[in-house]
Amino acid sequence: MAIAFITGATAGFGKATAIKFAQFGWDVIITGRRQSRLDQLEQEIIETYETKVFTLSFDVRNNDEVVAAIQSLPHEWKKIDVLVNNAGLASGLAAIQDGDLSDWETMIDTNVKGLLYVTKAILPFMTERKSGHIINIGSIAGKEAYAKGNVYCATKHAVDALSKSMRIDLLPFGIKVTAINPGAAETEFSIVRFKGDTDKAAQVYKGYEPLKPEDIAEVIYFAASRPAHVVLNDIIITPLAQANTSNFLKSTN
Ligand code: NDP
Ligand code: 8X3
Repeated sequence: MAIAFITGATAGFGKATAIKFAQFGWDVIITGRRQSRLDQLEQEIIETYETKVFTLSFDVRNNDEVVAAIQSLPHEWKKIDVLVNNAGLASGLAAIQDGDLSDWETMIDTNVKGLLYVTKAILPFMTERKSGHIINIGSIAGKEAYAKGNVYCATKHAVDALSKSMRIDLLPFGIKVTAINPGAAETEFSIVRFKGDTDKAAQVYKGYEPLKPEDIAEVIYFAASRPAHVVLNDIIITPLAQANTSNFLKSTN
C-alpha cells in the first residue's frame, strides 16, 4: 500500500489532504504539533476508510524533534511514497520598517528551515529506493510580492527556489518534485497570521468566494496520482476572484 507523509495535518490543507489520500486507499502519516487534533483526525479516518494512520507530533522548527520523530517510524512506515511539505504560516502583516523580529524568525524557521529539516530526514528513504515524490506547498506569494508581505513572501520565494533546485538534484533518483502555489484559501491561516483575531481574519475572505482546503487537497492528490512518467512541476491555484497577489474582485455587500 502507498504511504503519504503530510506535515501540518492538524488543520487546513494538510488535514483535507490526509482525508483525500485516505479516501483513495493510501495509508497516511499525519503530523503537526497538536497531538489531540492528530488523534481526532486518526479516529475520523479509520472510522471512515479502510486505511492505516500513524500520528507523529513534532515541531518542524526543531531538527532534533524532526529527526527523532521520523526515525521512530516502524520499518514498514518508512517506505514513504509521497511527502507533502505543507506545515507553514504567516505571522503578522507589517511594512518592512515596522516588522517584528520574532514574527520574521517564526516564518523563516517554519516555512524554510522546517521544510528543509523534514525533507532531509525523509529523503534517505526515497533515494535508497530510487523512488518518491515531494510536494511542496508554496504560495502565490512565492511568485510575486505584495504590500506588507515581505518576509512571508520571501519564505515562499525560498520554497519556490528549493522546489526547482530539488528537482535538479533528485533527477538521478527518479524522485518527483511538485510545487503547489495557492492563492487565498480560507483555513486557520489568517487567524494565525492575525494572532487569534477572528474578525480581522474573516475580513480577508469577505466579498468573494475563497478557495477551500478540499480544493487544494484535490490538486495535491491529482499531482500524486499521475502515471510514473508524468510530473506536474509547478501549479498556481487561485479563487476565481483573484488575479494575482493583490488584484481581487470583491463585492461590497
Ligand atoms: P492552517 O493554519 O490551517 O494550517 C497550518 C498547519 O501547519 C497546521 O496543521 C499547523 O499545525 C502546521 N504548523 C504550523 N507551524 C508548525 C510547526 N512549527 N511545526 C509543525 N507544524 C506546524 O493553514 P493552511 O492550511 O492554510 O496552510 C498550509 C500551508 O499552505 C502553509 O505552508 C501556508 O503558508 C500555505 N498557504 C496557505 C494559503 C492560504 O491562503 N490559506 C495560500 C497559500 C499557501 P500545528 O499548529 O498543530 O503544529
Ligand atoms: C497565503 C496567500 O496571498 O495571503 O500564502 O500570501 S497570501
